[in-house]
Amino acid sequence: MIQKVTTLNQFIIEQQAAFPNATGDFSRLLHHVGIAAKKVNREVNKAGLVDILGQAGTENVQGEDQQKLDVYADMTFINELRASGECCAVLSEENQDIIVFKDGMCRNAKYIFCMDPLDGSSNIDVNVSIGTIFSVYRRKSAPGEEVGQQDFLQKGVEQVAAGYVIYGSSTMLVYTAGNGVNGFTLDPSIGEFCLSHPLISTPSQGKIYSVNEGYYVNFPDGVKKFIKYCQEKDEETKRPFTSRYIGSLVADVHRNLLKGGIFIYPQTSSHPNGKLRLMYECNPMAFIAEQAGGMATNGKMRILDIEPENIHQRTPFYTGSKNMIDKICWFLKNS
Ligand code: AHM
Ligand code: MG
Repeated sequence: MIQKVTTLNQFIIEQQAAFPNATGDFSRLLHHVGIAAKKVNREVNKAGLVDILGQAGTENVQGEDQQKLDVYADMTFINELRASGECCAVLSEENQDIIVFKDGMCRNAKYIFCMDPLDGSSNIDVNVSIGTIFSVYRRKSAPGEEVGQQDFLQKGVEQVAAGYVIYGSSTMLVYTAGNGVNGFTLDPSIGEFCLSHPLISTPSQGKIYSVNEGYYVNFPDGVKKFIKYCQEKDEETKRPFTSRYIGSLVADVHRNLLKGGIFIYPQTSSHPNGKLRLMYECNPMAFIAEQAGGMATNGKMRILDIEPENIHQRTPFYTGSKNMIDKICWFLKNS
């Protein structure tokens, strides 16, 4: 029996057809995101074979060592976005300033793009899952005008689309354009992302908690109490819960999205605002979480409602199943 396979490109075209006023601009942008993901995937897969591992000898804006694949992923996504002609500027974890495309079609393009081109980079040389995280907004300035940081300082609720690519045991691209979350698995034999996880819905009762417990003593009391709660025995709520932490945001969030759970990266004494970045790590993951029926908060408010002040700002981050987010918020409030 021949099974019908929907490729990412087909899916994009079908989605576009459902919106009679759609111009195709977003579809073209997403198409090029898919190409960049495939190119990065190719390099990630052969990372152990060629001398591409190791430090590139430069530091990124957060003062962390860059690895060569980070640089490759950054360059590849930037080049593909420019080639799409549908994006006028890019904010990347790897670059202090935004990158503005002044040439041709890009100058008048209506979209801006935020990304962490290669997240979880400490996992590259030990063969553990890594990912790309991205987010698409409409520019605030008029087409043709100068694009600046102000264009990027928008709340997460303004996102047009968000997604991630996980380079794991298989490679997947998961995205939302505000109409549910769909997951596509790369079939290496045909080089296409194929729809494998339509309309992902995250369980509202999760049982996995994901946190770096090495920093336990520095956690807020509410987080400590929540961890204790996860470890206690209780038949009704099926505790103890399971602890799983990879140290790659994409992989940890992806697993919890499918299975139900909570991802926690709170503020600590060394990172008073948390470690993760609002614009290109937390906002896209929050949009996806909500579109799949989950939640995302900084412990006090919804991530998507945070008014950004700085393009590289950090935030405490809690995301996942509704029951677990409600519970941790209760502990944070009452501790
Ligand atoms: P990176 O962007 O430099 O790779 O850092 C972000 C990563 C996330 O993927 C992950 O959730 C977190 O850092 C892990 O941090 P830690 O090692 O402190 O637990
Ligand atoms: Mg990152």
